[in-house]
Amino acid sequence: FAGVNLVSENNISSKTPWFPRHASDLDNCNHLMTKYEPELDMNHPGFADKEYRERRKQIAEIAFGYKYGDPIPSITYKETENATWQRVFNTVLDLMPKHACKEYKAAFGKLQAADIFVPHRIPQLEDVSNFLRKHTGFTLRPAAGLLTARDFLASLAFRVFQSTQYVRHANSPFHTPEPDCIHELLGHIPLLADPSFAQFSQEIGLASLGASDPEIEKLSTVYWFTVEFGLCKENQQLKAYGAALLSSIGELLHALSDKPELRPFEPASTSVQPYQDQEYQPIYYVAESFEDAKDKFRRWVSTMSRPFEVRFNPHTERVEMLDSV
Ligand code: TIH
Ligand code: FE2
Repeated sequence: FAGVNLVSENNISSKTPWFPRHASDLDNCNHLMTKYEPELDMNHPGFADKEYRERRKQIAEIAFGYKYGDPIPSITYKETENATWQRVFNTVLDLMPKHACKEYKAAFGKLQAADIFVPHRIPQLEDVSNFLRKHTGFTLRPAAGLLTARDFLASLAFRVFQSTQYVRHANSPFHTPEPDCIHELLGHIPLLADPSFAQFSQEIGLASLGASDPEIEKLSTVYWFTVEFGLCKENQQLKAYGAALLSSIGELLHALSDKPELRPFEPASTSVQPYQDQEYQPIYYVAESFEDAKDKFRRWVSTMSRPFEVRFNPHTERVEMLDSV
């Protein structure tokens, strides 16, 4: 290709942080954040519930033992866990027609048609992963809990989404400050089956590979205000596309009420907006569309400092590095 040279290993600066080069390297990208855990946080509804904490440990073991290429072990969910899913699922069914963006609704319909999204049982990650693979090439890996931003974003570069497998405590079905499989499934999965959105997600991931710590912080802030908490416009109306809104009825209604402040999505300013992750957000960012968000994101990423560009080769599942011109 004219003007594009593969970067040889020797030319990567020793200052560049390590990053995965092949999808199998994601076996090393599972560092956890210790935050809001049932074992550690008195405010967690599972803190005083020994059985819940045991269950969390059991399910975390699956993620710790998981290696690239393994099928994702299925979980026999308990009656109480399926009941929590059903409560959230039914409220999403109620609110989605009016408040979710059209891409979410379309993919949700496909997941129902494939018998993956049904009210009475929690979908298995392996089935969901196979579904996504067919639509956008995304696949899932089980994660034991909240990962560091660097590890989580890196996996997106390979179209891999690291997903928790445990269920929120039955006492807090409509909002929890930590990810759980109800959040991953009802929040993230439908849009990961949308080609334009999948592309956007992968581009955030690619931009993160080898980035400096301050750049990772900015990228994860953009991720936070788009993929997690994003609003968008549809025929002059405000719709939700953020996963943390679509999996939490409490926060969805808050976001669309007149309480929070709404600002236009602009990567340069959005990426430096401080946020907290324990309560509902006071500020949300509104995108014109996924295409517009992607355009803005690309222009902004090109101002970052990394001395090489990366591209993902889907045939080898490898990331190739190119001299930036
Ligand atoms: N607040 C979300 C929910 O209740 O479904 C879960 C989270 C998303 C992002 C961070 S925590
Ligand atoms: Fe999430």
